Parts: sequence; structure tokens; C-alpha cells
Amino acid sequence: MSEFKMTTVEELEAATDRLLETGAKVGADAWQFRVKNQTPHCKFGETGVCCKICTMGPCRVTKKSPRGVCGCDVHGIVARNFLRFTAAGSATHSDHGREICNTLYQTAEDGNYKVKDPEKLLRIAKEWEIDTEGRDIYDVAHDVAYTALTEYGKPFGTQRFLKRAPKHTQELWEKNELAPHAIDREVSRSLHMTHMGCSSKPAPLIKQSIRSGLADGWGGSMMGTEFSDVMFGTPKPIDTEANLGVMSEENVNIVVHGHDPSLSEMICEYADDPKMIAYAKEKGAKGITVSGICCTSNEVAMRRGVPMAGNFLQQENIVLTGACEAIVVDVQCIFPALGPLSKCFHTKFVTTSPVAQMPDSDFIRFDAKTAAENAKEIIKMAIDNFENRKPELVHIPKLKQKATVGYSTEAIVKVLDGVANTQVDEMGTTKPLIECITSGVIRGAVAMVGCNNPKIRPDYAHVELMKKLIANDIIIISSGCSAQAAAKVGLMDKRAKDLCGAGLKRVCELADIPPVLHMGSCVDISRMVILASSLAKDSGLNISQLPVVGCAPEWMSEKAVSIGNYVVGTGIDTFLGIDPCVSGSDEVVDLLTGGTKDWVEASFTVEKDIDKLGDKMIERIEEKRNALGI
Ligand code: BF8
Repeated sequence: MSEFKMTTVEELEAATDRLLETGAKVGADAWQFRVKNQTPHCKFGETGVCCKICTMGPCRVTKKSPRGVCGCDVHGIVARNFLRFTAAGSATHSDHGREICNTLYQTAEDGNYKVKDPEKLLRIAKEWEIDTEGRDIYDVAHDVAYTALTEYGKPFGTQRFLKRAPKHTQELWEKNELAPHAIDREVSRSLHMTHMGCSSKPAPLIKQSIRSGLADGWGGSMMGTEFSDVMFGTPKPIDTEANLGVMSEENVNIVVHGHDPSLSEMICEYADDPKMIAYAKEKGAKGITVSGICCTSNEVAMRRGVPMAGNFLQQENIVLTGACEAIVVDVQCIFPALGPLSKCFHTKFVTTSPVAQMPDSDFIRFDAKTAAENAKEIIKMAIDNFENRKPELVHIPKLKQKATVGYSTEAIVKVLDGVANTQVDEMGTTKPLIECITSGVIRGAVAMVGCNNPKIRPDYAHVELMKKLIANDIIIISSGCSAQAAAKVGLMDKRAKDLCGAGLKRVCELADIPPVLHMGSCVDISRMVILASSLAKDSGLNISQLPVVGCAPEWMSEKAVSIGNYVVGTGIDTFLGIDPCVSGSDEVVDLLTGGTKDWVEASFTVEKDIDKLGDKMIERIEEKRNALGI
């Protein structure tokens, strides 16, 4: 085996600089230039003190003008803005989940989509008291999908999956009126509460942020994850590669981007079709390479080992390689810049969802009923485009790393059994992991998630924090663009165990795992709360007592704030490297960084100094260990 060497952030940056040189030749724009035009950012917006919810304004709070025209003070304005931000994230994740439920509803023995994990489907059906005895698996799938869809608008009751949480967590939610009702209702209520003339007291607004976040994490996102597993398979460890070097100069390159695996699964399926490969050869290519960007990439990497071309702030780099025949997108985190950028090259920018339509794109409406035909049309379009490449513009950076991905909760439970030799029962147990933690072999765990943000050197915070934490025997579970950052630099290569402290290194060796475990896309953070719940149940502790924290060091999106709310709402302290635009109100800051502990036994910490952010996480983990006497 060749010698292992991590890719440095400097090497990532040098590769980007080289691609920007190509961009300069064709007059391409890039985020690196746009961010310069946008800075310094508006301080009113950045501190959350600008109110635009009615046309008496916009009102901006200053010392001289401490209230909006309606009389709302800065605390009400900041808290309302925070809640709207959260609700938008909750809506976005949950609507993704709804699409997955709709696709599940359309599964059929001879259809485009099938049930690949019937055991998981039957388990959920039993959990929801849906009859399974002697029934066709597709009848069960339809009933489960229908019931799931009603979770969005049911008139009474709370989310079904809340019962998966430990009893203590459920009691906290009940006592503090945090248990989310219908998902859409929580989003609607958030908009209602923040309408002109409704709530202006921070506490109820922040409480609703948590409730809306919980509707996402324990509702929409959890259903998105679970039913994706049912249709496309529950991930198991699988080898892949990461970074732009996974694209192939000789092949037709199709890059899938976005979030919903219904599209990308079909593209992958048909790109492997021998007829398609033969067609690509006819057109002068050696074959077809499908790779991914953002969370769609995580989805197909986890289930198929499809290589990961990169994360959020690399999406323009894909086109700048001059070797991308088609970048095919569904929803979320897609730069509208890809339209005009693709026009500078031969690349086809293919939008597929009515939810995300953009200028300068080819729109091929993707639908579960016509999925196979849509996928074939897109792949053929990419192949036909191969001959339009301009060879003088082609440059694919050579950088790539090996990665083992696919650590669903089920997979983690299974592999860690190898460490303590505890017998895993039918449903699995986290006892081996608990033994590793209580004995101190592993000090704790960090769930590292989220995006890139130009406010931080891309990937620097993810990578530096991960290195620091694993050196301190803290295992990382990672998702979203954070996971891709890890994979790109080599932290998901099993050989990265040598960067760990002695305890974690031993665990990695015995269980044959990398020190940073790829847990999937951002909706898959629901896997993390399930894992935390299982750890709490199996150890007899409350979730908030576990030496486990969440971290989003480079986050940027509304979805990330929704996630933060449900992770905190689940009892897990969460550390952010970017302020969620609330610094204009000390009352809101106090609530988010301390007050929420009274409701859910957890809160946020915001620290922009990345080294200090790491220290604070380690301190919190050690505090929790001390409190337990371990
Ligand atoms: O949902 S981590 S940039 S791709 S928002 Fe987007 Fe952020 Fe990436 Fe996935 Ni999550």
C-alpha cells in the first residue's frame, strides 16, 4: 500500500487558483470575486437588527432609534429573524423528506423505484402499528408512505418518530411544550408568530425555533433518511475516492449536485448501462464517470461508492475544469452562478426540479413516474456534449484521496462490536461504543456537520478541528459538506488512524474504521440523533449527560440553523464557528447560549476563533466526563 499523506488546505487552494486562471481566460465570474464586491457586509443584517416584515419599514435598530415603527425592540426583531431563518430551513429539509415519501408511495415491483431494504420498511411499519402480516411489501410501502405524508398536516398529535427518543427527552419536550405537531403546522406557526403584530418576546420565539427544528430533525429529515434507506438501501461501509481528481479526462463527466437521491440514483443506474457506455465510446470517450457535489454526492457515495468531486464552495470548480459535460442538479445549495458559468464552457447545466429553476439552464423535469426516461435523456445529452469540449481549457487537478464511507447508525453499531466483542442483539446495541467511552479509550464524540462559508477559509475549520479532536481521542461522525472536507484531505482513509491519540487509534485498528465516520447528507443528521438516543438508552444516561457535542464550524444555510435547533433540542450542546446573525440582542444571545438549557439541557456556543472552538468542545466533553465520574 502506498504511503499515506494528507492533502493540505494549501494544496486545495492551489488547485482552485489554477482553475480560476482558466476562468480568467474565458471571462468567468466566481464566488471569490463576488464576495469581494459584497464585503464588508451590512452590519444591520449581520447582527440581525433589520426588520423587513412589513412595509412601514424596513426598520433598522440603532442606539438612536431603538425601536421599529411598530415599537418592537431589538430583542423581538432579532428573535423573529432567527425564527424565520429556522423555519425556512425546517421547511426545506422537510419538503425534501416529503418528496422521498411521495417516491416511496410510487414504488412498485415493476416500477422505477423499488423497496431495497424490506426489513427496515417492516420495522417502521411495526413501529407505526401498520399491518404487515402476510401483506405484499408494496402494499405495506404505500401505507407507510401515506401515513408519513399525513405527518406533514395531521390535525392532532405530535410527530410519530418522537417516540424513538429516550423517555427523559420526551418528558422534557412535553413539559416545555416543545414536541412538534404536524411539520407544516410548525413552519406555518413560525411564520404566523413572526407576522407583524404577533410575538415580540424572545423566549416564545426561540422556543418555537426549537420546535420547528425538532419538526425537521425528528420529522421531515428523519423520514427523508429512513425512506431513502428503504428505497435505495441502508448504507454500509464502502470504498470511494474524493476531490476533483475523481473526474476523468478521457470519460464523459456527469456531476450530480443537490440533495434528493431519487434523481442521482437513476443517473448512476443508467450511466452504468452497457448501452450508454457503448454510446459514449461511439462519441470518442472511454466511458462515463459520474461523480457528485454536496449532499447528493454523499447519498450516492454512501450507497454506491460513487466518487465525491467536492463540496459546496467547489461547485464552480467543477465547471472550471473544462471537462464537465453536464452538471445535473435537483434542489438546494446550487449556485445560480452555474448558469452563466456553464455558458463560458461547453458544460450543460441541467435543472430538474420545479423547486429549483435557474436562468441559463436546460430544464428537464424529473418525475418519479418518468424517472428512467428522464435519466436516460440527461445522460445522452451529456454524451452528445463530449465532442464540444475545448481541449485547451481542460485541466483536472490531480488531487484525490481514498475514503471509506457509509457509516449509517446500523453500520456503526455493527463495526464497533468488533472492539469490545459484545454480542450484538437482533436490533443492535451501542454497548461496545459505550464501553470505549466509559473506559476512556475514546474520550467522546463530535458530530461535525455543515457547509463551507467564504467567511472562513474553505475546509480549514473542518479539517483543523477534526485533526485536533482525533488527536485527543475524540471520534468524529460527520455529514454534509463537512464529511466531504474530511474525505478530500484523507481523514476518511483508514490510514488516518495514525493521526489519532493512542486510544482512538486502537479502536480504529480493531474495528477497521477511519477516525472520521461518514454518516451521510444533511438530512442524515437524523441518524446522529438516533445514535445519541441509542447511546442514552443503552447506558441509562440522559442524552445531555453523554460526552457528545455537535459542531458546524463553517455553516451558511437556513437548513443548518434548523439542524442546530434540533440538535440542541435533542439535548446535545452545539458549537458554531459563524454567528447566526443574533449578536444585536444580548437577550437572544443569552437564551441561545444558556437559557435553552432550562428547557432541553443543552445550548449553543459561538466561537469564531477555530482553535478556541476546538478547545471549548474538548473542555465540554471533559466536563461531561467529570460529571459522570468517568
Ligand atoms: O445540506 S452542508 S452547503 S450541501 S446546507 Fe448545503 Fe451546507 Fe453542504 Fe447539503 Ni447541508
